[in-house]
Amino acid sequence: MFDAHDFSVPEEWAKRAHADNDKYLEMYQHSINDPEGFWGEHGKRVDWIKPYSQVKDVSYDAKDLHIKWFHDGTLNVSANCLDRHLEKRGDQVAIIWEGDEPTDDKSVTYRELHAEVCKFANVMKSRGIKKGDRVTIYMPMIVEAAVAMLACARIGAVHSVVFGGFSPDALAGRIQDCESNAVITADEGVRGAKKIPLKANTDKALESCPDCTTCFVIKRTGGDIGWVEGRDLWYHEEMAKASADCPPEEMSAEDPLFILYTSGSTGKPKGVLHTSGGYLVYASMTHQYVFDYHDGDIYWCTADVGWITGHSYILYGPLANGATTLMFEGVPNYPDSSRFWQVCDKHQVNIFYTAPTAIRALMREGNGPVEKTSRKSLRLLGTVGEPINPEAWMWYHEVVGDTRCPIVDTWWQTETGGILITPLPGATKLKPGSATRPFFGVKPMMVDHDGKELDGACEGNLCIADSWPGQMRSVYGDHERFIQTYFSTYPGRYFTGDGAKRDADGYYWITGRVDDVLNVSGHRMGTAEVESALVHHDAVSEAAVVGYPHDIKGQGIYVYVTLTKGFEPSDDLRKELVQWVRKEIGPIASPDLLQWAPGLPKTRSGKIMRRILRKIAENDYANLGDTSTLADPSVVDDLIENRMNR
Ligand code: 6R9
Repeated sequence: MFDAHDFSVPEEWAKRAHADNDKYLEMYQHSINDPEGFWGEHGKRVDWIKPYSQVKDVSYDAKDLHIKWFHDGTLNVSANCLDRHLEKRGDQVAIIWEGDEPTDDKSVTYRELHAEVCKFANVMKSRGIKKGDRVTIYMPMIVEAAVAMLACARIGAVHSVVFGGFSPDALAGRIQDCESNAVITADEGVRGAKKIPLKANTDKALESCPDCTTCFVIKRTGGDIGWVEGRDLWYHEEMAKASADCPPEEMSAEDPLFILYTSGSTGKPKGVLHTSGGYLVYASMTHQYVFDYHDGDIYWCTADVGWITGHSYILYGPLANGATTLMFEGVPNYPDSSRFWQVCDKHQVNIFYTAPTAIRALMREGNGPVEKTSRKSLRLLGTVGEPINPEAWMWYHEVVGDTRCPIVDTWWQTETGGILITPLPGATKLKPGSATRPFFGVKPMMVDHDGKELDGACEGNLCIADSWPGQMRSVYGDHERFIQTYFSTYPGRYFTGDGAKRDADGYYWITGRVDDVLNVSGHRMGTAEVESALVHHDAVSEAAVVGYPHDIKGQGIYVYVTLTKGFEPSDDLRKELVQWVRKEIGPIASPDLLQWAPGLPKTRSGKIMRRILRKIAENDYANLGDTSTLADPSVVDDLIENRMNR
């Protein structure tokens, strides 16, 4: 419906862009026809200690599955993000930090950040932390989170950042899974004037992690906290004693850089493992081209460092490119819903990257809060995390961007390390709601249910036919699960878990997950995780969780609960169960709607028929499809009768 619009950029804008359409097509063809040659050339954007002679060594064959890029080269990621910039831009601001309160901000130059990272690297070394050790980071959005990540990279320790909104149990599970022996946290976080008890949560988590013997604590609020002598150390006290001289560790391109836990359709979260060389090449190249980044730009990605977007596009990509990256501690609606745009004006932000859920929430507040700000500095807007509906896209374009700024709708995943499908601003004709075309080196493939490749305009499941340098290498500690999850549904291809449409222009329109993964406000969550949290509660004998369309969050969480004998439904119990899930997983997993289900629709072999539960949750029960395989069709009538979403 918006196809008739012309969203092309002004001529001046296009002239400066890194690529026009011809250049995109030429580079894309090169990257697909000759990946070795293409990446052999672009791999040089990173400083190598020992240059690579091998570029790509990949097999997607389940029997011999391996993914290696630049594997005989050596480098250090922190040196690429810091040391190599010192000569030319040591006094340039690396990180602008904007605190929760609008009066609270600071800037850190590359030289200052380098010194801080070297010191903290030495602090970690003095506690015996070394190359290959796993370090868990559970922090608010403060500069020290970046310091901690880069310091790990400097000494070759593998960081696992756990989002500060996760519960003590979720934190403990992640510390145990990767056998971290150190954790870095803060006394408290602050978001929207609310305190988050990070140290108290860590204390609780560590009760079940006896091997985690070091806890560094950054003083953010000065609030009261518990203290375990011998285990807990104040960051500022240790830093005061540390030397700022710490040579970077020489790492192989395929040495692990970080683990990041993410939800899948089954079982507990997986530790997605990313390595050093290919990841950095890919993160920095996509950051430059997708955001049309130029020297001197002020760049702001509103994600949290606890997610992959924060890793690749707050930290590693921008810093590898010598950019000024903004880190925001707060939330979009504090002190009021004008905050994002006020921050843009205050720091003269040129490139702004956020999530559709934030755009939809702000759109609901009307144009007033946007229009009272200037936003003249903005040149480019981006979105990530979930499909953006064309209405929200248009509002973003017209109201936020004054119709002047192209929008890059970037599709990618924790697993992909960097952006895979996206417009290149100035080169790609935009269509609201479409992530458009593949980035260099990315070969999307549409398949039907049976894995048959689909041609031309079509709708199906999205696979990627060949590797790119930023791809995850394994599931930490469980390579078999890696192969099973991503390479067994459609043998020989990476299966994304997403459905998509491809139009006649070859543009991709991501329609969302086709597996049991929910996307709530851009946060990924397995229905299985929420179900397993619920059945932990004594009152719950069985639970089934599905998503339903939600105006702001994209998807809401709809829960069906069958009670254990002896428990009766009540509003108090409903509240208790919602609280229970928040406690077990974290506030992002709060059920939106909870229905008491005397029985769940099951096949005769005992499988829950989620298709039916989804339909009821969507309030679309007239059209349940084939219910002939149900063991007891009468349970469905009860569920429809008592549905929560009318
Ligand atoms: C980067 C990130 C990945 C899932 C992915 C897809 C959804 C992300 C999207 C998008 C439509 C976009 N997704 N970007 N859907 N359009 N531009 O979000 O990683 O948290 O692992 O989530 O998010 O469903 O499979 P992650």
